[in-house]
Amino acid sequence: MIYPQNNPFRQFQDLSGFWDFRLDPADKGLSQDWARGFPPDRLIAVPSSWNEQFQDTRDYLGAGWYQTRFDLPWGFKGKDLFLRFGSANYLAQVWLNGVKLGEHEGGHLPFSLEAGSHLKPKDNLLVVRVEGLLAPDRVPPGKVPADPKDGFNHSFNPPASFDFFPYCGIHRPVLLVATPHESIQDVTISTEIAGKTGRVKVDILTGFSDSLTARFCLTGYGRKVVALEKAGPGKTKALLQMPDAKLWAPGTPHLYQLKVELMRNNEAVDQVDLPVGIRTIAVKGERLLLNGKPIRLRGFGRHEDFPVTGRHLPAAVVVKDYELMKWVGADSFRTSHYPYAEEILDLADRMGFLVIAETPAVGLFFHPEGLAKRLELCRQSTQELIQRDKNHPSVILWSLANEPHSHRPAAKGFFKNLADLARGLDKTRPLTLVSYIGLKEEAFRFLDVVCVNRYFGWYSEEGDLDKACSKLPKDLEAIHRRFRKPLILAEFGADALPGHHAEPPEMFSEEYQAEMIERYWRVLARLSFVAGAHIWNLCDFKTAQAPHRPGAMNWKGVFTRDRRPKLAAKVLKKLWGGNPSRT
Ligand code: BDP
Repeated sequence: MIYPQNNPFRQFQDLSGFWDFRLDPADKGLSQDWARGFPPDRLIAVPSSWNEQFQDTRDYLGAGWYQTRFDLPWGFKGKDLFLRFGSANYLAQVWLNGVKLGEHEGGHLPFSLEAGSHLKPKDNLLVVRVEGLLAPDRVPPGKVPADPKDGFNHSFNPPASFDFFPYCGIHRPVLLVATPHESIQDVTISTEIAGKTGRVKVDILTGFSDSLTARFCLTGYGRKVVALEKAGPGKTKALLQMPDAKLWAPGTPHLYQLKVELMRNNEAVDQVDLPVGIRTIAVKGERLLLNGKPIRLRGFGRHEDFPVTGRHLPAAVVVKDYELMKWVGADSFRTSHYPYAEEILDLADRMGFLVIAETPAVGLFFHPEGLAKRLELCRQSTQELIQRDKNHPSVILWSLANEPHSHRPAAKGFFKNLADLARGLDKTRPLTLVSYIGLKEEAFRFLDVVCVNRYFGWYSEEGDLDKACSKLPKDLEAIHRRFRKPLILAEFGADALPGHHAEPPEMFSEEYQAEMIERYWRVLARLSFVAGAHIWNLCDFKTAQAPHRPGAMNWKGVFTRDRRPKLAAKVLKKLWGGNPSRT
């Protein structure tokens, strides 16, 4: 579904707010027909994670029931109507006025359910059951059977097999969406540069049987290019050639406005507006090229994580995070370890950040138990992610997974399957996955960019930055010799407890984190095949409880969880030439 918009033909209403809520630890809601309405025991804020809002729900991952009532807004009648969830973790089932509309598995991607035939003008009852249990046949998997060969421990409580808190709930807005019956169902934009001309290719999809006219209009920077095409049913293509195109890039995030109108007898029946950044992204030999020029990313791995709201990032925090990244001089980030909210990507387009967009496939293991289902879920999320984010100029790379345990024989074929799927859906962006195995990661033979995570000086060479910094270039050079592709150091870093100091620096002190970052950076500067590096992490973030996570926190943030700088932030600002300019 095209991201909901308000214009003369399309409307949406945000249903976010205070909803009724009830925990269902005995899982009796389904058999007791709570789908038709249930006696609530509390109110909850939508969107947000339930784990942070109440004293008794921190570790609760079982079923939680939500309900709200709403009237059909003026002007929605007669339109095609949908309920669109930005995301709900992990499994959501939705009923409207007692009728099941559908369900969705997977925590970080939107889903839309057709609602029109079940909506009344007044007092509609929307009930949602969300359940976030951890299980080996889910993605990301949890409660993974222990195997020392996998090189990770299982001591987290709750039993996540990933290093962030398994927040549950309705995490992004719930929208009631109205679109016209004769509508544009999908828009796909891709851009090329030919000399000074920006070539903007637009594909639209229409579902009705008649042939109408589609009007494509691209405007910006004092220019306007228009194309008229016969439209539908099915796909319609247009090519818009923008002379003297202003290209999109960090620092100069030029955006044009595309308006697509569907016309019947010269009268518009639908309209979709989208920003367009004219840019190319390509891999050539060992280089990653943006608009034909080599780039070297500098930025962060991150999390959607904040006190009280959990996995929902309030708008003010989204702005603050961009401000902090600009302040230190970052130009990029990875949506580790799952797709981020669409609003975050909208801002990346506008503020000129480069994004590695990652699927929720973190902590993948390859024991036979549940493997076929995990592959199916990875295919689903890859497809949903590309469909959702394909038009963002900021997105330059798809990451198919983070740190899969892919040295196992059963992993053979798994990532080829996903890569073929991704390439079929988007031929314009390179593919990667983020590996801890590095040299032995067979998937790098057919992926375009090599991304590795390295924790020398932390999980090995503990407390010894001399050893770490002598191992780092040897390791990266060996990986590079094997694959001869652009290499991104997607994670490196050290935990630093805010306010903990040590001279000479030692682990967990602000000084040790700052020195590690500075010394890694100097090593990387000498390696010409390095196409970028991301520090782990922008901010401290919540994890499940474990002996190596004091206070159930990962302290590798360069900023604290409430966004205050540690020593490393100041060091980075100097290293990256922190840029206070705002867009
Ligand atoms: C990396 C993981 C990341 C962890 C990090 C750490 O990709 O999710 O948070 O280690 O341990 O291996 O800090």
